[in-house]
Amino acid sequence: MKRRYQAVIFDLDGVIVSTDRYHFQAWSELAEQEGIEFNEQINHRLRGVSRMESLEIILEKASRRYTEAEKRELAERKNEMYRSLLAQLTESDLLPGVAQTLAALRERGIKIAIGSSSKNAPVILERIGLAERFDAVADGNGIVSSKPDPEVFLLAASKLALPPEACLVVEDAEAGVVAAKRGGMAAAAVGEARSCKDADYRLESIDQLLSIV
Ligand code: B16
Ligand code: MG
Repeated sequence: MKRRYQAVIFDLDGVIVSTDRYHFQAWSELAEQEGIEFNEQINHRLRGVSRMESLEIILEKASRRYTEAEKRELAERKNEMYRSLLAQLTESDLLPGVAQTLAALRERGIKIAIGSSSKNAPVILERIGLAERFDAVADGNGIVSSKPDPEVFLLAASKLALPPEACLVVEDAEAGVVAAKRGGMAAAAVGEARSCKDADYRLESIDQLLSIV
């Protein structure tokens, strides 16, 4: 039987592991240090977008302009806080159903990959015990343009040696769903991304993937 999809490309933050709460904590701390308003609503816009683009969104509420050098320092400061929070990460931070779903996909001969905007993806995968688990990893270190640009997913597909239409992307961010569709892939949405009109599938839980592929 020819399967509809030959690979599933997983977003990392918010799909495989709940690092999104650490991003929120680190950005909140930075915003407080700088006296800039920051809340859940603003945080929603940071999902899936790069560190520097996230900073630009946060600075929309700043009462003064920041120089490029200052922006680089702010981004580094946030990343240091984020990295120290990542030190707490363990295999128990895998989101519910992830380990079983990855194993079941593997059993069916479906390739699995990561497509993440994060430059910290390698350290995160190491900490949660999944560093050797994927057939391909595409992350923020290998791309120029982050989601909603499709580059990271196209890179994952090319590392898998598969055409985009053979891949199903799983995303928790609207920017990621848009990126998948622009790249010619199907998109399954979890969490906040389920309200995105471009999603092909909306999952209540990650194991529902097994009834799609
Ligand atoms: P870093 P994903 C994204 O990861 C996060 O959702 C986003 O909030 C973050 O700004 C981006 O990675 C860059 O992360 O600062 O670690 O390079 O959802 O694409 O796995
Ligand atoms: Mg995400």
